[in-house]
Amino acid sequence: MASELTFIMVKPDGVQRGLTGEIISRFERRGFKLVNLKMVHASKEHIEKHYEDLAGKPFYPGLVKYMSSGPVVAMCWAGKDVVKQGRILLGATNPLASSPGTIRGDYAIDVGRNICHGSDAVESAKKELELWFGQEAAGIQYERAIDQWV
Ligand code: RTP
Repeated sequence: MASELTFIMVKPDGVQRGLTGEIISRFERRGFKLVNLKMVHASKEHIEKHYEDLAGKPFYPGLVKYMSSGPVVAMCWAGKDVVKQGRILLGATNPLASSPGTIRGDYAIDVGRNICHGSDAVESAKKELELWFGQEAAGIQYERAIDQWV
């Protein structure tokens, strides 16, 4: 049984650039387990809810417009300390501050097109998984199903 779950999302620019497989591969290689995934073209209202903590920031309207401009890949990942380690795999929010070897540090240069999202805490992961996956959020059933095969 995994000790922790997180919400990881490939943003519209990551999907458009064909980086979904690369991102999944990096999480799998590290040892984390994919327990839920879907591609969705989210509504403006859904993105506003996802980023409600940022409402009022000057970049918020542009962020909502961009995030609802095309499909994203929403994922639930499981594993030890996956919330914190997921953020490390992603790299710093501003790609220019991201270390080479991280996803953003290897593939992005613009904070407004930084390829991916990862929950910043266990509590926000829970909230985001519920928003994007609803009752499927726990992903635990999927994980058990996968484990039965090994
Ligand atoms: P995310 O939620 O997307 O994983 O990003 P984060 O926690 O690392 O950063 P946060 O502060 O929550 O910002 C959310 C997203 O807003 C965009 N942003 N633009 N100055 C700007 O133009 C600016 N600052 C942030 C980024 O796409 C960031 O990922």
